[in-house]
Amino acid sequence: MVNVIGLGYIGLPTALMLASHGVQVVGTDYNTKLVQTLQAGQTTFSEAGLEALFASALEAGIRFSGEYQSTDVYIVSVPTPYDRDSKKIDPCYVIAAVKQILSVCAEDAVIVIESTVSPGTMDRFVRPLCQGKKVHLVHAPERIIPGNMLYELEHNSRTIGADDPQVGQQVKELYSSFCKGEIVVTDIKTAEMTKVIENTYRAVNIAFANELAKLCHYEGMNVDEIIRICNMHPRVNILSPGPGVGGHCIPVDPWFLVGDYPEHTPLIAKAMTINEEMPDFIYSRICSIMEEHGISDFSKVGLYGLTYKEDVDDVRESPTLQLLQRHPMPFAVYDPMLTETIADNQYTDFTNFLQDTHLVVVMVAHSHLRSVSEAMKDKIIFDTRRALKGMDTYRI
Ligand code: SAJ
Repeated sequence: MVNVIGLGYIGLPTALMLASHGVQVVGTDYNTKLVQTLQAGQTTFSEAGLEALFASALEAGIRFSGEYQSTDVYIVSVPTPYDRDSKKIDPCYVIAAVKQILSVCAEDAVIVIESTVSPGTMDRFVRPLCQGKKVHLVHAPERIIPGNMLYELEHNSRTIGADDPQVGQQVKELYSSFCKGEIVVTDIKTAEMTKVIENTYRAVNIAFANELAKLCHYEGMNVDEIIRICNMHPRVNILSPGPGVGGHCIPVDPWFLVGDYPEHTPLIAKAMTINEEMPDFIYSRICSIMEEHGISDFSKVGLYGLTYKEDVDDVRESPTLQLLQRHPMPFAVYDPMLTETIADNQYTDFTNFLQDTHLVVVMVAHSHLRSVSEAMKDKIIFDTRRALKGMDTYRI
């Protein structure tokens, strides 16, 4: 039996996927409300295909509990935040989970950490906890992208870092129950480093695109057209500029490297700062557009989108929230993916939102926009995501 610890954005789909492929699974979370919701047969966030997978896992017998189970395989998917001042990882949730596992697990149990950790975390923080009990440590970092999680769980390649290649092989077989991608077995520190570097590569590439956007704006040029043409070169692949970088990974994980290796990461540190400054650049662009159109009342400016990216309901590190926090003006806000109110002046009805605003700033390219673009025709639009094709809008 596998006990999956942490039933959030990664743990839940992983637990469901294993269960629906014939593995006996118990999912555990310290959040009793979340466990009760799952026990009542409801999912806890929206993701394409999750409901159907949940139904199939329930049918296969998955159970949810607030208690750690006594078994021989654990998969830990708990958050790994970072300390904003030191930029170093804060492994408190991983440590707490491993301590609890050690108090109930069988001798020779395999403890797989899926949470993203900085290189050396397993050696520094996890291994010392295991003194006195014979367990096998593995790091198998998750790689799936919100918005396409279930497809990627099944098709992405994976990395398994283990001390003992035989244990690595055993964990590989477990993941092979559902994963069709290639599974590479390596050592723990290599697995830690590869995961953080993958997200850092993306952060640096986005920062490059963001810098180009600022440069092109200064020069009065169209950055999208420039990137489009450059990307026709067979060895160039520039990502897209945007209003900032959100989520729980790209704006967080690269800081682990800067925190631990400040002398060796000037490029990464600069890239992260460029991304973090994008909400301020957007704010200054909004102010110039308002001035151009004689708008002085911020409540007539509507920010469309509060989530960190399109078609998800996750608001962690959201660029819109960053903008609102740093520039607390009475903007109108709306997000079709959210049912809860999380910001001041947040509308729940798009028609009302549109009626009350003169300038709409598209912060997130939700699919919902496609069905309402016609109604937005008479508005002044600042489209920071290139979402409204063929319309006359201000661009980033
Ligand atoms: N963004 C841009 N421009 C782009 C692409 C993204 O501004 O061209 C922004 C998005 O709008 C968003 C942020 O970056 O605010 C991050 O979004 P994302 O889609 O790049 O990534 P995440 O955070 O949803 O997922 C990433 C993925 N990592 C990589 O692609 C290397 C995913 O595979 C990881 O599993 C995930 O981080 C994680 O949990 O580590």
